[in-house]
Amino acid sequence: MKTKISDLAIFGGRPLFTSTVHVGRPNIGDRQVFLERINRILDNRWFSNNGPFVQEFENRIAGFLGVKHCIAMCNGTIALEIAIRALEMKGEVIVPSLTFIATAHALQWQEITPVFFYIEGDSHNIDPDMVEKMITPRTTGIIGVHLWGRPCDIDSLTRIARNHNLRLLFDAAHAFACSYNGRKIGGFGDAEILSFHATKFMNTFEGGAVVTNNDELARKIRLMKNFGFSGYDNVVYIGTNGKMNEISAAMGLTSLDSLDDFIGVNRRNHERYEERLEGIPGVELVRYNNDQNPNYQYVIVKVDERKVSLSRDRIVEIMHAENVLVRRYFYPGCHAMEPYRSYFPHAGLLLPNTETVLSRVLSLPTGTSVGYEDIDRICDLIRFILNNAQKIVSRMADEQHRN
Ligand code: T4K
Repeated sequence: MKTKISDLAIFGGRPLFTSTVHVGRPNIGDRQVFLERINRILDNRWFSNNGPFVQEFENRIAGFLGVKHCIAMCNGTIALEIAIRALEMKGEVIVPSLTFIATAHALQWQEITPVFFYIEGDSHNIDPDMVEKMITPRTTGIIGVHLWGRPCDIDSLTRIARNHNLRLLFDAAHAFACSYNGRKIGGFGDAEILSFHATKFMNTFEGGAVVTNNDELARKIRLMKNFGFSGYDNVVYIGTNGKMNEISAAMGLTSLDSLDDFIGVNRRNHERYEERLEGIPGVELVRYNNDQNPNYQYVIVKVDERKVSLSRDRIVEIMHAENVLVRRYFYPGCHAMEPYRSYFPHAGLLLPNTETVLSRVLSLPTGTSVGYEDIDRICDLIRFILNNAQKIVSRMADEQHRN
């Protein structure tokens, strides 16, 4: 462990970890079972286009979430794009800026303007009153995001969408297996989308899905993800290629077999972080509500620069040098990335809470590849950095001056 600031890797010390520790290391279920499934795919010679594993995967997801339809896709972004198109969103759609860029891009890709809305205090989630104020005659829909797997205010958004006759889609990329007031996320709004990207706790290498209880919407989305084909030689709709392949579905089924284990590990890791970060001034863990069955896949801390005299970005720099690849999800916010920052250069002025959150959050490594020992070392490192913040800042300034 570090005992003096010259031990820090940014000042020439040996990095804390000899190999990099990542935020998004994939979870792997039972390797043997997965390999057996792969052998069956090879024996079947059925690799894509609604194969048996994809069908089984869709049925298991729909059953688990208690929704009528699950349409598996090649990734969460395509799931968003297809759902947006199938819902006939156009003009303007209200969406948070505090999300992964895919949420906004899926709209802009179809020349729909994302209108970024406020978040409430530092809740990281929407302020329903503000959503209502942003509705214009061009607004056709709202996309709510269950950031970090914490459900957004679904009741308020449902009420607003109903009152203003708007489409309502939820980006549930982070929220697989989580609940909202006793019901699994997945069946709310017109539809919800899921991501099973490698970095998600439940992965299919790359993958995603649209889940919905709307029969007509599901039928349309199924056509759209397969070029609009309805049987051989008959295209009835404009479509694209959004299909999930069999290997991804086999990985998904294997991940589902271990779902409880993955959530258990995430929960225990989260508790360990909570314990070990306790009492470090200026560092606060974003908590989950256990009543909503969180999947605990993100460990997010907020750093309050006013209390620690070291910026979040400096901390990231120091930790990266130690081979701890913490992330600043989702800095600097969609509104501050292209093309949105050129389209709406002053959007940040309207999103003060979003900007504050984005300047403070830090995502820490978790998942099955991260053990208690790693967590303890990471937390000790954070404690060391913050206890020595003043000295570190002075030395960094000296070194900068010398160079
Ligand atoms: N909506 C929301 C709210 C989302 O968060 C996302 C995706 C989407 C929609 C879209 O869903 P997809 O189309 O992706 O299915 C990652 C993921 O690529 C992205 O899926 C995810 N959200 C986002 C939160 O994180 P990056 O740019 O951070 O990825 P990258 O390559 O920097 O990887 C993160 C860390 O994980 C690195 O330290 C490396 C490590 N890693 C990554 C991969 C892929 C591994 O150790 N092994 C791996 O296989 O976006």
